[in-house]
Amino acid sequence: MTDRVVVGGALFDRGRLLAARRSAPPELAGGWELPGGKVEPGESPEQALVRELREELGIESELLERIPGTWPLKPGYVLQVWTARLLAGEPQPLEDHDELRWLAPHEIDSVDWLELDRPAVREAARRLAAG
Ligand code: 9L3
Ligand code: MG
Repeated sequence: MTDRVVVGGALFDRGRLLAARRSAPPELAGGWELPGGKVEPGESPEQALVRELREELGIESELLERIPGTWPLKPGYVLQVWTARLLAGEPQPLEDHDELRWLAPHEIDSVDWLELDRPAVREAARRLAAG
């Protein structure tokens, strides 16, 4: 069976990366992640990510590039990540998060990222720092 894809967005704006603190489920609550969610049937991963960022944060975004890699989540699910640029709106924790923080490159390690997101966050931070 093919794994279900979960998409995450490394959202950039003015040289900073957006980190989002999960409020659910209990085993992930309090951990910081790249916002996103499951690709729905009939959607491309890119469409799903733009939709998830709109639903979770209330913003419009433009995807920039895929960060190479596919990371196993819970059984049956894998994570894929894109960098993205904020086009419109100011992110709000509308769904599944209780706090958002914009991090400059030197602040990337100041939040407790979910273990699973760390490799992608590291790559995103490298791209951010490179401008
Ligand atoms: N997940 C992990 N890291 C991420 C995202 C967006 C999601 N950056 C995990 C948490 C859940 C599953 O993937 O177990 C589905 O995510 P969501 O639909 O609850 O956001
Ligand atoms: Mg989500």
